[in-house]
Amino acid sequence: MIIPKQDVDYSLYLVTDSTMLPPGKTLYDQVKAGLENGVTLVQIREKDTDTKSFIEEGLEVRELCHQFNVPLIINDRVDVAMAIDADGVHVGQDDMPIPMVRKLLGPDKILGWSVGFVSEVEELAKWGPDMIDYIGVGTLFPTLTKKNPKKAPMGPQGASGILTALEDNKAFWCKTVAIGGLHPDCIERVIYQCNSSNGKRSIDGISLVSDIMASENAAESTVVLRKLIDGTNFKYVNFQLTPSDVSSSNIKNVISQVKASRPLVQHMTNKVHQNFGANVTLALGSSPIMSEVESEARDLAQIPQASLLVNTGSVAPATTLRTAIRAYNEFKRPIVFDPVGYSATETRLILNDTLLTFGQFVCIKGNSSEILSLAKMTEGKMKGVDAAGTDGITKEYLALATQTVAYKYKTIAVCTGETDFIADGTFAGKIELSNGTEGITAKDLPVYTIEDGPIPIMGDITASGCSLGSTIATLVGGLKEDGIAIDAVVGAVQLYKSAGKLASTRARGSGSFHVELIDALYQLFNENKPEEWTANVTRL
Ligand code: 3NM
Ligand code: MG
Repeated sequence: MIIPKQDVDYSLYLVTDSTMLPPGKTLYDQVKAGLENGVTLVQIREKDTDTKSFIEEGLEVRELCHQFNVPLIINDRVDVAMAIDADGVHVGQDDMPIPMVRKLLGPDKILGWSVGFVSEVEELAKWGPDMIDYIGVGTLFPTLTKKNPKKAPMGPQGASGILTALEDNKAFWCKTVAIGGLHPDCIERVIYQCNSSNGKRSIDGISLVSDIMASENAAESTVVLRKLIDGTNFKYVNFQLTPSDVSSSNIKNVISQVKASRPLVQHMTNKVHQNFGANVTLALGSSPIMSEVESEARDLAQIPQASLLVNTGSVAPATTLRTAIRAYNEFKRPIVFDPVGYSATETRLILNDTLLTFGQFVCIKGNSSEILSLAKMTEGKMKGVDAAGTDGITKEYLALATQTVAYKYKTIAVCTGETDFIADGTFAGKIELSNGTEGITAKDLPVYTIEDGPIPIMGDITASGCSLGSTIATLVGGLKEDGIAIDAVVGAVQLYKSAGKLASTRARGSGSFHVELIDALYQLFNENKPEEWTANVTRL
C-alpha cells in the first residue's frame, strides 16, 4: 500500500473509461492530467480490455499514481489487481461476492462496493468494518457512461437516504463517494444536499468518469472540479442566506429593496393561476412574465432581479422546467418551488420528485398535505390538490414536517394553512465534504409561525395558495446583495396573510374578494408598515 488505507483521500476520485477519450489522448494522459491537478484516487475501469493489455496498462498507471502518492483501485478484476499489486478493488452488485474478494485481497487493501439501496447498506453493516472500506453511492443523475444501467437515478435525496442508512446501521467506518452524471453544474449541490438525517455525515468525495476522461483539456477540467469541491460556500443566489432574527424593520427593508428593484418574476405555473399571479406581482410593483418557452429561459435568468416560480400544476414539459431551473441556478437567481398536489397521483409524484433533483430552490412552499408528504410524515392520501383537513394534526407535528422539508432540501420551507409555518434549512449555503450539518438535525432548525385567525372566503377563491408563491418569488427576486432570504420569505407570508385578512373584512363574497385581495396587497406593500400588519410572526 502506498498509504495506510484509513488515510485515503476520497475527495476527487477518477474512474477511467478508454472508450471516451478525445482524439490524440491516451488513458495515461488523462489520468496524469487529473493527478497533476488534484485527483486523489484512481480506478481503472475497463470493460473490454484484454487481460494482457489491462495488466500492462495497470502497471503503468500504478507507477504514475504512486508518484503522486495516490492509490490505484482496479474495477472488478480481482486477479488483475492482485497480479499488479494494486491498492484495492472496486466491485459492483453482480461481481464477485464481497467476502470472497476480501479473502483474496487480504486485510490491508481497499475494497469498494457500488451501492444503490438501503438493503445493501444493511448487508455491509452486518459484515462489519473489516470488509468494505467505501461505497460508490449512485446513480445520482442520468449518465451515458454506464451501459445498461440497472438503477434509476436516485438524486441527492436518495443519496441522503443511503448516508442515513449508514448511520442507522452504525457503519461509521464506511466512506462514501457519490457517482453518476456528476459535472461542474451539480457538484456543489450534491455536496450541499447529501447528508444523513442525524447531521453527522455527508459524502466523502465525488467520483466521476466522463468529466475528466472525455475532456479535451483534462487538466483544466480537474482544476474546475477541485475548486468546486474545496469551496465552502455554495452561492446559489446573489443575496444572503444567513440566519436572521426576522423583525418588522427587516421586512420593511425587504419591501424597500423590492420597490427599488422591481423584479421580473417568471412564472411557470398552472393556467388557473396565471392571470391572478400576474396581477398579484403587479400589485407588488413588479413585472410578471408568464413564459414557458424553453429557449428563452436562459435569457430571462440573466436579467438582474429575475426570479422564477415553478408551480407544478404547470403544463410545461419537464425538460422545459429543467432548463429553466438550471439556468436560474447558474445565474444565481432565486427559484421558488410549489409542488402542487405532491403525491396526489403517481404522475405528480414522479414529476415533482424529478424536478426536486434538478436544482437548488431557495424556497419550497406547499399546503399542509404537500409538506407532510414531502416530509414523508403522512400515511394519509391527499384529496385532489386542495389542502386536506389538518384536523387532529398538532402544530408541533406540522412545524416538524416543515423543518424536515427545509432540512431535506436545504431550503426555506413554507407550510400554509390557518397557521403558516416557515423553517430555514439553508445553513447559510455552507458546504463541506464528510461533516454533514455538524450534528444539527431538522428539529434544530429555526421555525416561525404566521397567524391571523381564520380568514373567511380566502379558501373559496382559486389560486390563492399559488399566489402566495408569486408573492414569495417577488420578494426574494427583489432582494439586493445584502438582503436576507429568510426575511423576504417571512415578510411575503406575513404580507399575504395580512392582506387576506384585510380583504376579507372588505369583500362581499368570493368575487369581490379577488379584487379586494389585490387592492389590499397593493395598499400594504406601498404603505410599507409591516409593524401594523395584522398577521403575527412568532419564532417558536
Ligand atoms: N458507476 P460519469 S454510475 C462507473 O451508479 C459508474 O454505480 C455508477 O460516469 C453507479 O461520471 C457510473 O461519466 C458512471 O457519469 C459514471
Ligand atoms: Mg463491476
